[in-house]
Amino acid sequence: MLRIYGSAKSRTVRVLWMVGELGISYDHKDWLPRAPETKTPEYRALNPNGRVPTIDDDGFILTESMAINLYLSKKHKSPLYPTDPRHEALAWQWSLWETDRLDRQLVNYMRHTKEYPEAQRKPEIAAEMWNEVTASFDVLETALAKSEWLAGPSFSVGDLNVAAALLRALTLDLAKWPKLEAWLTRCWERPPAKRARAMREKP
Ligand SMILES: N[C@@H](CCC(=O)N[C@@H](CS)C(=O)NCC(=O)O)C(=O)O
Repeated sequence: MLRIYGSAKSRTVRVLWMVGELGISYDHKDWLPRAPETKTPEYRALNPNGRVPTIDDDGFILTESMAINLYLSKKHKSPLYPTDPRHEALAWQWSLWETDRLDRQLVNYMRHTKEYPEAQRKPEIAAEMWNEVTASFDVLETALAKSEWLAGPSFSVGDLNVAAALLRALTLDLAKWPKLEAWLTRCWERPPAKRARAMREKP
């Protein structure tokens, strides 16, 4: 049995979207980031970073949302995992790119503009992060002008990993990046994506 550690109100939403695509059952430890359960020695033995998500797949422990989704889609022989080695490599490329160029940049931008209490927000951090986020949006816009999907001819784990990380961007004005906006909407309109989002937005 697959067990997923982490609340939908965290990067675990990416994994919940993937398992919805795969249609597999799982046991869910619905823990928020920094919840007391994530600070126990038992959990630290699974994930020494103390973060979520983590999965336990019949005793195989894996952390890092991008790696988890690549693993699960490959293991379950999903059409989301490209079989062509070049498309497979593109799925890796975009997943690694997202972690490097977009992930914390977007989170920190949103924190310092909307999510933190006003007194805690730092406009200089928001401005620096916005510069990096928009540069990454430009990269995606160029890629999506050439191809409808990021890693091959159809929606794949590469799209899912990047689009899932762009959840917060759904509330931004993306008019300057029309290809990106259309692609992001296509991705998030998928029923498993909507279900994962609903889990996240549940009070
Ligand atoms: N690169 C990791 C990041 C995991 C991560 O930062 N998780 C956050 C929640 S979204 C967390 O658990 N934070 C707890 C902390 O910062 O102590 C991944 O993609 O899985």
